[in-house]
Amino acid sequence: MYNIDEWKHVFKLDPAKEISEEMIDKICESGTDAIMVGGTDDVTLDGVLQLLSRIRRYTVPVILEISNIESVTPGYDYYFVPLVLNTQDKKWMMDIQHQAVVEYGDIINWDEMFAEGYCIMNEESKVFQHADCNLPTQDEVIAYARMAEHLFRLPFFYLEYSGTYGDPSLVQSISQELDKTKLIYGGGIETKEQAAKMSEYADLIVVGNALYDNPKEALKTVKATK
Ligand code: 1GP
Repeated sequence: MYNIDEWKHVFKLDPAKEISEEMIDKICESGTDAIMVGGTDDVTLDGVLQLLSRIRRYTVPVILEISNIESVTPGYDYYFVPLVLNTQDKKWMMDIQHQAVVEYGDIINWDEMFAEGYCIMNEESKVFQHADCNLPTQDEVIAYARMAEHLFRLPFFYLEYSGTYGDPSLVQSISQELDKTKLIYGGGIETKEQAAKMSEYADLIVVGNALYDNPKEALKTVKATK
């Protein structure tokens, strides 16, 4: 349907946050490769459906990054399923996904479904605490990346710094480990310079919070990746 392998830039919208119609228009017409809908707290079916209907008026592809089973709905182009590699609780890596497949396995269109091996690096972030993560050392992150590529053969490895800008040299080291598995970087990108830097190493960058905090600068990150 779309050539995901060529995507460089994604905007992430949080269904629990308010956003104006004018901003939706600018985001959807920005030239970004896709809009991802996802969040940690208060993600509801209503919020996920409302955002979908607002984005659907545009041609940009739209991805639901699944936060919980209750808020999954048909109508998105793709469904990205986080598997948290550095969680201390197997539930976030395996069990909630397993439960979803037990319930809905017969009706899932697997061609729309992509697993993301998440490595969450910001201890202060909601998602780090929510998914009961352990902060890995650099060597341990590299090992997760190698497992994503060689053992699990995941389509995506997501280095998640949600809310803070990460270490470009670590992103570079991980990118050297990955061949078939695509590297997604997200976290703290607020300027086009930051976007360009992470984009040198990551296959795909994700810009989230800046859309709400400094939308004018956030919109400029698209061109920095092209
Ligand atoms: C969050 O990786 C994304 O899941 C983007 O992070 O919100 O910090 O841009 P920011």
